[in-house]
Amino acid sequence: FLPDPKTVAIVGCPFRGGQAKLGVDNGPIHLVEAGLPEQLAELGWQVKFDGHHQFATIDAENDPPIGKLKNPRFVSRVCKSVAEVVGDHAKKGQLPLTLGGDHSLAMGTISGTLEKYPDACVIWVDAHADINTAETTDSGNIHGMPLSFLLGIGPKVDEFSWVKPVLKPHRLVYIGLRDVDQGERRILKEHGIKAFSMHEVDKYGIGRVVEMALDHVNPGRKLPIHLSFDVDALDPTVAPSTGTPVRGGLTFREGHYICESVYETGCLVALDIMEVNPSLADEESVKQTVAVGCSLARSALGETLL
Ligand code: B3U
Ligand code: MN
Ligand code: MN
Repeated sequence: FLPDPKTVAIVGCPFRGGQAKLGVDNGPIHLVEAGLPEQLAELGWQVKFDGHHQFATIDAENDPPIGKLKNPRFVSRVCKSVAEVVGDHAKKGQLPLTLGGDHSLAMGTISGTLEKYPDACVIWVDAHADINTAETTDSGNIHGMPLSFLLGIGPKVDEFSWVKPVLKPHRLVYIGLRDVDQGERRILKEHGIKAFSMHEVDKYGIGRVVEMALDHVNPGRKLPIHLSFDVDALDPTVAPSTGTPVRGGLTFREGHYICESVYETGCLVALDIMEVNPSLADEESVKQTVAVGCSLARSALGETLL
């Protein structure tokens, strides 16, 4: 799908409005300072990076909740501008690599991808399903909700009317789930959304899980792929510096295997690395998590294949 020379456009998104913890907005800065742009150039990619995305902040007092949703205007506005930036890169034949920031940003990144590739499928790697609606959310944190907006599930929220419900349930597949809310479970069942939880990873092994996931969303490997990777899909021993760690996650190799396999299809058109929070845990853990974020990105862009 990408013209030669292959170009990756890094979209750094220092944003944390989709959840409550401080620090996740520093994720992208750390990933870039750890040398990610240079590492990708080393793999043979043309790398475009014009600095981190700038947002006009909206103060909490000017952004009261809409229903249960917290910081709705701020999240909406930022995601809308991310959608435009990601869409523009994709339209130029570049592969947008979005660095978060919290996972509400995927409302923007996936909107941008589908603008250029309407039949793209989404592989969502996460401990969480991030598919709560304005109705089902307990926390009101929008990083737990981006997929419901993209799928057009749940009550309409005017503030988010720009998010077109362009994603079809059969074009979405999960890997790594292990903390799914009651309401989310109902949604997955009702809409027939395919999910490979940690139970399936244990049962079948990561090799078969990835194959089954790809067969489900991308039979014949002909469709463009958007890979949205929340680092909390990894076990907290592998990626400790993240806002909502859940034990029993993917090993280092399982996470990288997913990225390598997606690269091998030749169908990857967009990648998100989300929820790296350098303010959580000790210095060594932060270093480790940032390094894992970089190596996941490298694997998805072609590292380690002989
Ligand atoms: N499902 C819960 C928890 C959660 C979702 N995503 C993260 N945490 N990172 C919620 O808040 O919607
Ligand atoms: Mn997530
Ligand atoms: Mn998560």
